[in-house]
Amino acid sequence: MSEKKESRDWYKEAVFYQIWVRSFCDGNGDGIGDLYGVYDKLEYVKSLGVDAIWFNPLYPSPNADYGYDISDYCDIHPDYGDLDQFKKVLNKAHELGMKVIMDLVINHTSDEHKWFKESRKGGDDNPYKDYYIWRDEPNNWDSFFEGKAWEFDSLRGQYYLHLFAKKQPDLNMDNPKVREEVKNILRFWLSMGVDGFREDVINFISKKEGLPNGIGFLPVIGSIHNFKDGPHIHEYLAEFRKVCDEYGAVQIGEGPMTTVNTALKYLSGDTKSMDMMFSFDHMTADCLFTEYLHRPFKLIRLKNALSKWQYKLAGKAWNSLYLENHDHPRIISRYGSEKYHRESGTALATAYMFLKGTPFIYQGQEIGMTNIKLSSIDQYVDVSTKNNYIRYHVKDPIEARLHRIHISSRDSARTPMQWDASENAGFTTGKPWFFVNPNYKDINVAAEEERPDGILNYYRACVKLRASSKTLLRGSYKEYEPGNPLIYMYERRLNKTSYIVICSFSGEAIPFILPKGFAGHSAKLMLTNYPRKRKQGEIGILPKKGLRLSPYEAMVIKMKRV
Ligand code: TEU
Ligand code: CA
Repeated sequence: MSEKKESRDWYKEAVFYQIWVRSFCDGNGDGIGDLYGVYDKLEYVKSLGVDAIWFNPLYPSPNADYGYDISDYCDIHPDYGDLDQFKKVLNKAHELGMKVIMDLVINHTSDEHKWFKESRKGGDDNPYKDYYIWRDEPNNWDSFFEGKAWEFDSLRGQYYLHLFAKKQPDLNMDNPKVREEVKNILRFWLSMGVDGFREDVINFISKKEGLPNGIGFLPVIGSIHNFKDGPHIHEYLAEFRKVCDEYGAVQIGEGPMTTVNTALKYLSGDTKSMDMMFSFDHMTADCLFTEYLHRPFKLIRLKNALSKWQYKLAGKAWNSLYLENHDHPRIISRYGSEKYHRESGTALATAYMFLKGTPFIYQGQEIGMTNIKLSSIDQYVDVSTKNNYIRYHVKDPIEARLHRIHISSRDSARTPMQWDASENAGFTTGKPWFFVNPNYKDINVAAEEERPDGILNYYRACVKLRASSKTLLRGSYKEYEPGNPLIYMYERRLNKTSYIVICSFSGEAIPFILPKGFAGHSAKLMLTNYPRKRKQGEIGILPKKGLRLSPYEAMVIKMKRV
């Protein structure tokens, strides 16, 4: 193993902060978040104790899917600044001791990318002719975002495939020239000094030969086996891995509908091409497949998903840990309680930050931002939100349809970051490009800075505690009481040292009898989200009678094990 390859291992001890720049901080007053704003807020990001930043796509884009429709891979969107400003951000992040990873979106481009504009022209000697997937007749696949997966192009006189929005034509990865383009993009950013990539829908880039029809009646799901983990996926990813190896760059693959077993192919053995995968299992504890198909939250589903990945990756691969990102509604509104805002926000942090793996914190999560409720569908901007509204449950009353949108929209993760209680939450001096959540007067960074027991400072404490302990970084994972519908309890253990994490997901006070092996033993309270009830740092005997847990009470205790 080369030295560079080993140096990539930094990610295992890191915590990442994810920035969706359009809504992070506006530096020039035009109402749109940008890299000037990011530059000014890097000290804040660093103050969380994090070690790395993941930027959602910063590239030029017509924004049909807010940056995931790229029209130029080697530049910065003028809304966000320019390459010089990006380099300033990159250098400052590095000076502050934070790595930077970029979003790599290579399943598709924008239809306004030069390659697609050229490809539309067709013609045998056109070098871009086969950059995309063109057919005379469409198959029966659905797209994720906008009806059928095929769109007729009148210029070329053929249909092109788009697994996502119409303005996101899928690249033809079977074309070696396209793969060369991808490698050039990797080199462009790596030679500038970025430290790795988060790779969008990476498990979709190789399609089954002949593009056979899908089966079944469920939209999208019935054709997914024709493009998920496709026939050449690991060959293509090996080519890209080679380039990343030259720079010791970290690769994190996003894999919708990834199962543990398929993820292991990306993460280990001969086919290893990714350092981590973003899985989705734990994001369906209150829905089926996607948040739009809501069902009541069940802690057991969440625990099952988390434990499955913890156990199955143990000793073989490394987990990524997240509860929020730009694709999901806010976690307190989903798995926690807006009523017990502080308590559930801190309990959720406790539940995932101490699992084995690398935690990601999404902007605003650390202050407990919640879902926004807009009064009409016209106020939403996300393509998938609008599509769900137009296509499904159309016969239901408007209120019911809007309710589905309130609880599922990706736009809830994309409202401006709430910095302080001033106008527009301190996000911009201009007119914000999107609605600010009206709760910003109470939920904002400045207010949280003043609350020693608040969510923000609790996140800082979690990051610090995790970094301070080899056991929490490297120790094994074991779940206790998997059948308990209200409490999540697990142990991280290395040699004789154990950390026990206990989180109540109940809005009522509840009793909890500790499992055998814990009651009667001496333990130290390392972290509590009820600091007025319990004393952090205190050593005591774990009571045989059990504990009385307050609503959403969470704690981390440390003990010796024999
Ligand atoms: O997400 C992939 C993905 O599966 C989700 O878009 C999911 O289908 C959606 O959230 C359901 O509402 C990635 C990006 O993270 C996302 O922002 C992009 O829109 C998508 O790919 C297409 O590039
Ligand atoms: Ca701006």
